[in-house]
Amino acid sequence: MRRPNILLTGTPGVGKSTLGKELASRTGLTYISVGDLAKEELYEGFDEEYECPILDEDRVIDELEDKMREGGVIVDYHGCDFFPEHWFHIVFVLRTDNSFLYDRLESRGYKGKKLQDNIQCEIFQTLYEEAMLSYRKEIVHQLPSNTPEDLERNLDQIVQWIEQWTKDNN
Ligand code: DAT
Repeated sequence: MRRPNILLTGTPGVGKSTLGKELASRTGLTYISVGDLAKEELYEGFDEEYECPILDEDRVIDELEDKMREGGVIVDYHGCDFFPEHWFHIVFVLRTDNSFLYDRLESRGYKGKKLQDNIQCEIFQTLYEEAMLSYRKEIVHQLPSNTPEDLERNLDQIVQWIEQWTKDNN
């Protein structure tokens, strides 16, 4: 059975992993956090300023290529311009209002420049623009991700989309 690949992207803290893990448990698709891959093994150094590992993008692509060809993968990452365009059938950019995002990042321990830069990233809709430049515009969708009600609505909509895609492609 063919199953779609989904990209969840957006600024850190917008709710990608919360949505991705719950989607995986509701649909049986496989959830992959590229940020976790970076932390665990696929890094090529450490960014002292932002206190995070630097992702080895080429190795991520090599590592995931076979799985993506099989289909049925939900990829979560706060970047999207280096993945092969053909990997994804749909791209969701999660969006969170500043007041919510600020609190989420602060309680994650972000402060100073790292906190400010991530808030700016959301204000300037950096990830939405990156997604629109990297994929066909018709497959890029923004999703509000402020409240638990937003999460539920997003889950329902994506589950429906997956069911429809699966019917249409098998
Ligand atoms: P990301 O994976 O984009 O970094 P996350 O899934 O870890 O974000 O979520 C960050 C925090 O926000 C976490 O404490 C869960 C919470 N959260 C996620 N989606 C939410 C929503 N729709 N409403 C309220 N809180 C949400």
